[in-house]
Amino acid sequence: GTSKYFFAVDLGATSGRTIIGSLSQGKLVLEELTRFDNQLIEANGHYYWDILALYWEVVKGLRLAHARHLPIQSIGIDTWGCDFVFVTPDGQILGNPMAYRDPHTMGTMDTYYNKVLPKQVVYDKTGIQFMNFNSLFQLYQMRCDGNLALQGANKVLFIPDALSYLLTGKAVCEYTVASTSQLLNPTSKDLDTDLLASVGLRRDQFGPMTSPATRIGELTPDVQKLTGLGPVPVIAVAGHDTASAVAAVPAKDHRFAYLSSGTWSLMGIETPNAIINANSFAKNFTNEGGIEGTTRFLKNICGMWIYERCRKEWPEVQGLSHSELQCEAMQQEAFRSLINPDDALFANPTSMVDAIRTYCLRTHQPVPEGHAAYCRCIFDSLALRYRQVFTWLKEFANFDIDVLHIIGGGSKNEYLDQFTANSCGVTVLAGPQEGTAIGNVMLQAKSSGDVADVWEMRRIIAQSIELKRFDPHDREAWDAAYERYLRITNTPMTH
Ligand code: LFR
Repeated sequence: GTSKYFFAVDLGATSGRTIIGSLSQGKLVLEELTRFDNQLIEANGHYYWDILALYWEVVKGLRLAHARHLPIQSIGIDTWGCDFVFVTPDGQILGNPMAYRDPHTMGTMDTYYNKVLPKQVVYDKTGIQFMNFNSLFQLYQMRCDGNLALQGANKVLFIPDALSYLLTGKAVCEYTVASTSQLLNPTSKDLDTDLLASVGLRRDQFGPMTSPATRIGELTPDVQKLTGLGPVPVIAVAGHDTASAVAAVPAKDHRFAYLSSGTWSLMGIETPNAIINANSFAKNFTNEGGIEGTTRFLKNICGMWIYERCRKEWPEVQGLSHSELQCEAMQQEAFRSLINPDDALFANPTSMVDAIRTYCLRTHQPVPEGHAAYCRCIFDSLALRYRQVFTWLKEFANFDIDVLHIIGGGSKNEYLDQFTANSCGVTVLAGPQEGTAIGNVMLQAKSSGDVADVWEMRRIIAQSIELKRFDPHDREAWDAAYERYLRITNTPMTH
């Protein structure tokens, strides 16, 4: 039959892209239309995203699709989670959204538990991991600071919903991205009114709860004029990028774990229900909303963030490709210096290279010499941290995990794929790299009736791309390194 074309917008914290996905004869084909930078913008002592610049990139991508005469079936948007936009009563966007890396919420969680609701109560209600930047704490901090945009907000829209709003004029609250806010109760599957009240908000200040693969509306006449397109529908996909990525894991059955590898590394399993108990609380695992009623039980691990930030600091590597730089790292001595990638030192330091040096000095380890040694330290340490989280994950899974699927841009790093297999002692299947965009396209295909459910999506994805397999090797060396990793990362910091 003839192919249908789906337009996916996939925004990450460091870059965004617009992609056309088409489906014909059981195969998926992707074509990147545009790629652009996204970045934290520092102004007035805070970090922001430029929401209108992002919207404009979407418009540019749509114009290009129109110029190419691609008959677009629908549009879907996925982005990172937790951040949000305020809308005035007359429908205007109220300022730029603050970015989750802004340090204004450092320390906010403790204040919140002491003054508002205890930590345990918040976890029991939401099942969401404690991260200082969850929307709950961002909103609470803004309220404490007398933020006037918050006070003037008629509506609060999460980032994918805000962009869909700019395209359609319709304000929704998409389920998967709403779940990252720590305002949502996974049992009632709606925003929790006590938590909302705790930050001075009402339920009607958010859009109606909307499941993935639901039509939001169509391009406004203004956007039609801007792009040349007709009244193309905009679909709520899995608005949270990680939910789109998990939907795109090319697994055969439910006995899999995933590692969605990008700026963050999200490691977890897909479960029918939220897992909220003393152990998940202690280990700070999260229960984010997945598609078709599933739960994404996972943990955030610092991903390519440290590597990406270091890379920007080394003038001498600017001409090197990722694979060249990674290849250089492999010439270095293994396990020489180990860091805990999730240490607060690495959250948003002025210099990432300095932060690693500081960590090594504090833990009485040699400081890496040269960029390749730094990279080796980062990759070794990530693989060891993956093992720690994977070990915990096995405590929660009520099935044997047969395989670890690594998806996302980070899965391109085949050394790290192999290290992960070695470290975790599990078979790794790597790919697709464009997991989030593929999940986005597939949820649009579901909305248009071209695929029935997530398992059909996964079959099509598995048929359309080639997965790379990595079996575990060098187990003794990795066991020994893991012992050292645990000792080093448990060492109380001297300050
Ligand atoms: C990944 C991601 C993570 C979320 C973090 C901040 O892009 O969406 O899932 O924890 O960004 O929103």
